Amino acid sequence: MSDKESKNSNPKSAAEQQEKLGLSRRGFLGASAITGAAVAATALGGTVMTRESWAAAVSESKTKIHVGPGELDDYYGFWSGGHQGEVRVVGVPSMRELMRIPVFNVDSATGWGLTNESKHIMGESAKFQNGDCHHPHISMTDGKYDGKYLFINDKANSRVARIRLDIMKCDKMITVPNVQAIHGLRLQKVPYTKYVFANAEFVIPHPNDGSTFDLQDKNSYTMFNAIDAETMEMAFQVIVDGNLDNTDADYTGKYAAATCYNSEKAYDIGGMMRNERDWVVVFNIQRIEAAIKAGKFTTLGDSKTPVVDGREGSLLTRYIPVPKNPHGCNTSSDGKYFIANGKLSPTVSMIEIAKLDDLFDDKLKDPRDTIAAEPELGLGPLHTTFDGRGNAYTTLFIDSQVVKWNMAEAVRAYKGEKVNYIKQKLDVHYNPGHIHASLCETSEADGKWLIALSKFSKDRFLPTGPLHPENDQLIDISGDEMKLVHDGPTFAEPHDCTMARRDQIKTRKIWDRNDPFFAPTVERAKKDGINLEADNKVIREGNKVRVYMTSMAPAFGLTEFNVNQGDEVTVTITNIDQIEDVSHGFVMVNHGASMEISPQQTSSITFIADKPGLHWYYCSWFCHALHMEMVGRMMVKPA
Ligand code: K7E
Ligand code: CUA
Ligand code: CA
Repeated sequence: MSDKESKNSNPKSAAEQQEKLGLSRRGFLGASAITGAAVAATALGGTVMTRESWAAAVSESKTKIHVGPGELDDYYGFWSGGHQGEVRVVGVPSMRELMRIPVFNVDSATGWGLTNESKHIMGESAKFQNGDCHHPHISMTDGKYDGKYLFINDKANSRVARIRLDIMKCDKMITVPNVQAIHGLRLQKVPYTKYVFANAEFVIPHPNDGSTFDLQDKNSYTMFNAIDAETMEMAFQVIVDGNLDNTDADYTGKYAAATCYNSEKAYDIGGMMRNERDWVVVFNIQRIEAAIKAGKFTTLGDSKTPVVDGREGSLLTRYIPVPKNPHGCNTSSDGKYFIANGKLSPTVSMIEIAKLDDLFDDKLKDPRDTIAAEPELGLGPLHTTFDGRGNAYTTLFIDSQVVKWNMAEAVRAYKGEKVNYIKQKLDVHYNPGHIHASLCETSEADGKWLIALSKFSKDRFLPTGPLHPENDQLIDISGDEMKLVHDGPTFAEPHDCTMARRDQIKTRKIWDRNDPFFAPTVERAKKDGINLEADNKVIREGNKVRVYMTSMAPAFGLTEFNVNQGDEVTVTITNIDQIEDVSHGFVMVNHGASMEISPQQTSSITFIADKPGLHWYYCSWFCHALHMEMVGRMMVKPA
């Protein structure tokens, strides 16, 4: 369904590339893209900016995105790192990358995936070195960000992780049992984020022991999952018909909804497109909680998680048919609608949340009676966001556009009134997926900035070989017209991002010595009789050697230690520097060991001293004029 072939080219020389970046591309923008937009917009009765008004708008908006040297951004942006597995912190509107938070990946700078602390957090799943994150979301209280946590899914290994925003580190991770591919993830908004809702995308047989591979079997299904946001343990699972794609929760705390594109339970593309309509499944959270409380649940395999059956006929769910292979599921920031984005249909379906009580009480017989409108927007609608002023913004993947439309007018048009609910179509570059307006998934949507996460960058940047970056574009939506103001190249498909006002995120300057992040290591040291802030000691237990030392710029507490070949060595370092920003690192050369130790942090890493001789270790974060001299030696006696 991509039109990338037609717009793409294959530059062979620098000169050709120059030309491409210059006149020829302008020609392309001026002619084909805008003509395309005009055709689509005319058909739908929308407006298109001329090249002149576009240029004027851009120069006006540019002053707004300029964040000068030393100045701070207004928003924290949290970007998923896609199949790269991390979360990135980006300042908006400057689009400067502030930090990376390793989550489902291995990171050699911080030692995430290498240190004992990170492995403890990752648990069993530390054996996986890959992840695929899509949906970062910040915890809420009363429908507003509380700045406590950020949650993110891992589609590749069916996990959900939590990031503590005070330290910007992952502190919990769970593998969701008995499902495959956690994709859609959203949080309960009201009264607070008690649950993390996570969709398992793929239908599998239960038990998945090879006794059947038939997806049509009644024991082949997938599940909607709720995780307790505080303990990060499973709360419940709901068996559904079809599959599950994206999800969102409402502003009453009663309902969550999810899109299904494979109602056919097919295993190939043709099969998954067979039905003209798939559906949105709505979950009644209170009824599910009541059923579990009443003991009306089962469990699967070794898992203790309560499982309830939410398939057709259940009191716990309702299935609302919508056209065709819907993708994004977005609750409007006014709390009125769940919006399902049609993908293979040029429409989005607006489900009126106020009618769901009647649907669950069987006062509405036809689930389609909950549809408030089904506006036609353009080709390939994937995700929708909101400005808090009654407008919605939807990505059109195939048209490579963002369409701004008015929700109330779409409802009036659906009732037969002649109103043009399409306000503007803006070209983006190219083929956008997610879209996110500042604070749009809270009740405080402020209509200032919009990010369109475009899947293809094509000719927008200097060429980087066959693999191109994606292009996350910043759009000013504070005025009547959307204005594209910045291209932001990103690596490995972020899919989605989220933004919070900078006052909503409060971070620590240095670590608290009592932080639970490294508490297991502190416990271990206590058993060894070690005072981490003062002692520099080697403890031997058979062939297990624990080396404890401090670090203070520019020296490690131990500049040498002795072990025997074959020993399992655990180096634990406590950074006793009190000064903000003076992080140290520890790298044992030729041993694959590397980690961060920030002020007042304790970090530890375990490796095998498998080679006899002298082995240097050094500090890897530049911490002092004598940083290069911050070294030590491990002496390994041959076996
Ligand atoms: Cu890529 Cu939200 Cu995983 Cu849509 S999802 S684009
Ligand atoms: Cu310590 Cu560099
Ligand atoms: Ca389908």
